[in-house]
Amino acid sequence: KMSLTAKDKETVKAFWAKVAPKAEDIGQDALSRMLVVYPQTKTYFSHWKDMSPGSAPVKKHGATVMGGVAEAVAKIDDLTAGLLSLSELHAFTLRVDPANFKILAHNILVVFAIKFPSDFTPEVHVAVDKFLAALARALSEKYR
Ligand code: HNI
Repeated sequence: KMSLTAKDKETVKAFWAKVAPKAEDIGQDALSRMLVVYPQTKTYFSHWKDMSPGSAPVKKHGATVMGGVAEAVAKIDDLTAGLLSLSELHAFTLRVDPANFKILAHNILVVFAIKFPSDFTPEVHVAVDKFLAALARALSEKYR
């Protein structure tokens, strides 16, 4: 199991501190991109009035998801415990296939790279990739 080093954690926290003021934009862009590029993910949001890029529900849920990412950064030392109730919600109530967590993580990475090209160095890229993979694993925990 790939784990985050102390240095990775510091890198993630520093990068997050920098991008957090733009969290709503990041969430909206990542979610918009996921729904377009991986249209199978749309099945979970069929109750929304509008799933098109930048729509009101996409904006609102993008902010919600990034709130979850912010919580994960705060709980980076124990993601499994920190995200327990969020994992239960996605597993038992929402029944989201955990393969989709990796898909969203990928889209978040793409948006970081586009929006913060100079801050998103290879060192930041690897640390944030590991963090998002750990986040996806923690969210998948309750599916076992
Ligand atoms: Ni997710 C609701 C966080 C990935 C489908 N999701 C939430 C909520 C948070 C959240 C926070 C609100 C919880 C509450 O109401 O108490 N989701 C996250 C995070 C990730 C993630 C941090 C990964 C980075 N969710 C996904 C993925 C899908 C998904 C990949 C499906 C493709 N989530 C949902 C759905 C809801 C949801 C569906 C309910 C939304 C609604 O509007 O009904």
